[in-house]
Amino acid sequence: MAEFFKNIPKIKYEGPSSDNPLAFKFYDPDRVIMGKTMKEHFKFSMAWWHTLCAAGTDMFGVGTADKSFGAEVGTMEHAKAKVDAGFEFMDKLGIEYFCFHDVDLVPEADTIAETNKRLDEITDYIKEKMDATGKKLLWGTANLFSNPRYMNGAGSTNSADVYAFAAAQVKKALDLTVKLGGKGYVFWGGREGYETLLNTNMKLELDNIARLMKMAVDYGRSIGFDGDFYIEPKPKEPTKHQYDFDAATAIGFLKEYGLDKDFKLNIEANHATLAGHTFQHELRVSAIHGMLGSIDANQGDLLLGWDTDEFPFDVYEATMCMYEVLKAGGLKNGGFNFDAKNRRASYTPEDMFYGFILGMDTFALGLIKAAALIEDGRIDKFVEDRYASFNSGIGAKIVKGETNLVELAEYAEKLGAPELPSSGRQEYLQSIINSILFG
Ligand code: XLS
Ligand code: NI
Ligand code: NI
Repeated sequence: MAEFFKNIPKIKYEGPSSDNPLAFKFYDPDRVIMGKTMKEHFKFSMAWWHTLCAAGTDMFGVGTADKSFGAEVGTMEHAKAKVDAGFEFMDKLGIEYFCFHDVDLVPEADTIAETNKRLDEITDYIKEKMDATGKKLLWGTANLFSNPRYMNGAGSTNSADVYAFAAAQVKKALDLTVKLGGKGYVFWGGREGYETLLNTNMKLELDNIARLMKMAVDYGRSIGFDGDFYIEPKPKEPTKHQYDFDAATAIGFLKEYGLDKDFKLNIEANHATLAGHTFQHELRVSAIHGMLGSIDANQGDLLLGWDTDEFPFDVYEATMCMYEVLKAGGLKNGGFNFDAKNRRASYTPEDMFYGFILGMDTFALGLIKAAALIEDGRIDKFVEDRYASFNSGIGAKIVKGETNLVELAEYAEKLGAPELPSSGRQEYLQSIINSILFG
């Protein structure tokens, strides 16, 4: 079989002092951190769409990268070449997982029956490769946003026929996820949102989205899907107002419609910042509700108002992310999917590797530093002490739900006035982070 990345060797760990651009400086798969190897901590995943499909097109220009892999784009031959290239790419990087949308795998045909035939064929081929290499599917999903029929969304569309078509795609994508042994199925909102309320029945749209998810759960469970369904929140883009705005909104939605037992969240860093939150905030909100499912590992640009999906390089962010993940006891069925793409001007095959090396090293550093933060203990201790007033006396009564407004009012009257709460010491804590990161 043709080798697609001819000049690229298997990427190895060479340590921080290596200046080999095609080596890991921090990601050492066998290094043990807090009882698990790095490889066990991270189920790193390749996003089929960015890695094998996206060629750098933007609103003002065509692609800059050649992702034909020696075949004519838009053919089944090309679809197969992408599989070959993808498996070679994962192998060379030591990545064990991948994620896909249905139409990332094959060119969409005129009818769903024909598209499904193509999907069957390509997934037979993918399955062969998976069996031969041990690579695994992290999660599958259906693209319910690119085709013009989804201009008004899928679950949120005004057309019942389009809704039915979307349901057919979800059904097939679930079949494929099960066929390939995936433990996750993602609903990213796509165009589930609106531009103006002047033409929108918000209640019907939300109810219908929930109905689609409920049908997906029923069908998925009926064919043996025992993994997690995920909502991937995002506040805007492509629609002005996306319904799954952020983690808290998505959790409220899932609880409102009784979907919270089957769904968790897939948190993407760039979507968090678009929502005006830190990545860590979104992870914490998910974790405290027991809904931290999986992670789309990327990074946005705070000076830009859209989803730039960059490879993560911010070690501070990655550290706080891994702090949340470690505190939550790790991701169960989920992993770290690089929903990330090279900048348009980084268009060569080497750049594809540099992107992943950067992302994997950044997260490895994040893990090392987050473990150091936890082992150092000062931050955790500080937070614990900060709330110590709830451990005894009136505080303990509040926490146990053993008091009421009358008793608290009497207590307050006796007090006259409380002392100021203890100092938040933010600057002191931030300096601890710096000494852990750079000390
Ligand atoms: C787009 C989303 C998308 C999902 C999968 O912004 O991040 O790529 O991860 O549909
Ligand atoms: Ni994503
Ligand atoms: Ni994104």
